[in-house]
Amino acid sequence: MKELIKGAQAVLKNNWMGGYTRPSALLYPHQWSWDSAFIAIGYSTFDEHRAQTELLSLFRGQWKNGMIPHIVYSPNPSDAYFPDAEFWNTTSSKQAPSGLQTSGITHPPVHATAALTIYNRAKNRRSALEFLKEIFPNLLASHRFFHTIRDPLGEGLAYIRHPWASGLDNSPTWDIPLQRIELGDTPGFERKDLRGVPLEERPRDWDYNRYIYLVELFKEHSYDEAELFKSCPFLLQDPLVNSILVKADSDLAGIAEILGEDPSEIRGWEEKTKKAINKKLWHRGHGFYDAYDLRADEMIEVDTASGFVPLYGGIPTRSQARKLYKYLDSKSFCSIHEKKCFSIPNYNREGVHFDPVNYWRGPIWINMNWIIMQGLRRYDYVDKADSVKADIIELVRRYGFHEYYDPFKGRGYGSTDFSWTAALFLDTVFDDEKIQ
Ligand code: 9WN
Repeated sequence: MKELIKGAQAVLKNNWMGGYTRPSALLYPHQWSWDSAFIAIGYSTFDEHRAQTELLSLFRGQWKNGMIPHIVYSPNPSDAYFPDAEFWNTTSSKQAPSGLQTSGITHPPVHATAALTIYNRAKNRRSALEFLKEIFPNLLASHRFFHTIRDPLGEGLAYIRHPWASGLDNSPTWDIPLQRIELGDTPGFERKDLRGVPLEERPRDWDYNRYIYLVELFKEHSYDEAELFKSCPFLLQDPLVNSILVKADSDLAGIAEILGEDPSEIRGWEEKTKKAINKKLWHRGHGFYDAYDLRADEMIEVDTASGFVPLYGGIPTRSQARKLYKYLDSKSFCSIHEKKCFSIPNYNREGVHFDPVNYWRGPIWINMNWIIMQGLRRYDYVDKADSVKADIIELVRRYGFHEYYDPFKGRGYGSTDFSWTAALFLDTVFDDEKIQ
């Protein structure tokens, strides 16, 4: 175990770019939003100063309306990633920050959870408190953005307007809304991801064409949120983003209490979103949480691991949790008793588009396992949580710190030395191992 821990720490150290940590050398040279939160949690196990720096550097890219962009671009020009900063042209928005370049969409808001974890683990209590004081107003603004600007009808659910904003880019859930897009004259572009990773592990050109179509639309409207709420063909309320927001609200309220600030507005957001998830995203007949397609005004009944994430936010009632558990621990998502299958594949194994090799369409992702594992503990499904934990450790031990893994063969795909795999591995073994 000691060697594995050293290996995980080395992955983070090697991906450190002087002010932030890249997700991986092979594919992702810039700073990604939810990656940074996971990475900061990993650093909190052995380098609290670096953990704080990681989060604070991300917030330098925060927009004036509170949005944390999903990518903050490195100031060093790099030819390694498409789309580059120029392609987004976010300077056309009055909301974009000056002095550095970012994308123009969000990512799941894990940051308050990361900030509280850093504080709780810190040995230097004074500097940890200073860190919380510094970051609190930015965290608050980012939550207010989701709860107000991204919820213009006051339903208690934040919308996303791009598949990349979900973090689960080519999840089969997005196939249906993306099919609605008529491409027209979208400009040509060159994907860079296929230089390092085979197409069978990555999204199709079909998806990329639609990703780029949406960015072109954002540029046309200078990233004006009110305009895009009216015109964007991809407008979704996702259980993953909203449940992560609920958990982060609860942690943000905890931060407010530590700082002697009034947490009541934040608690109000948390409660409202919890209720709304149960009201609008819970499919009664099916006993599962689905995304809601605001354009078609209907649920998207596609069963991905995102439907289990409400457990992490403490959202389901006991009886809802029982239904989720029964499904999670079945053949569809690999049960505890099945020896030939690691848990948790990101999509129902029996689903029509299931593919154990392709990105978010079947493989296991360590961040999803880590999130759902905590949800299982919250509802006292201890054996299953322990088995997910054992699989996280076993996958890393046998196959290394990959971006994602085959649920049957175990072997890893995408990038090697992937930062959040290393970071969340460190967090997973922290309490057992007393990492220094
Ligand atoms: C687009 C960095 C990011 C992750 C996402 C993952 C992938 C980017 C891409 O990599 O997305 O944002 O180019 O494929 O899907 O979750 O944050 O690791």
